[in-house]
Amino acid sequence: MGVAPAGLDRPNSGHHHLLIDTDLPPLNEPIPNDFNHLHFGAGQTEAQVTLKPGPHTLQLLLGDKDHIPHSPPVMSPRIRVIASDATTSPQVAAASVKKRRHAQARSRNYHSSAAYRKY
Ligand SMILES: [Cu+2]
Repeated sequence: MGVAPAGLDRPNSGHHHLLIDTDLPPLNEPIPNDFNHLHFGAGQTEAQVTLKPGPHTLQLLLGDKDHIPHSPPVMSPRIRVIASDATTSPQVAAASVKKRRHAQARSRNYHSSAAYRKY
């Protein structure tokens, strides 16, 4: 699988969607576009997302040029993170999330260089 901007009809490619605090959407229709479903339609492979302090879930779901998941869907495991406020060390939290994400990505053979830096 490759990464391509939304709207670009390239075989075996798509763009990332970050699902925040939500279950998977229907896999046979366009992924919703709201705070819980962020589209990286320019083909971004990294993002910095600000979350309210507290526990959250994150999951990546690849979508095709029309924002529809592939069949079978290409997605990451759903991970749990705890966002801290600015008074705690974001670098420690970010390192923890990044390390876990990479471990899960390898286990599912999911190719993405997306990084979540600030929690
Ligand atoms: Cu999309």
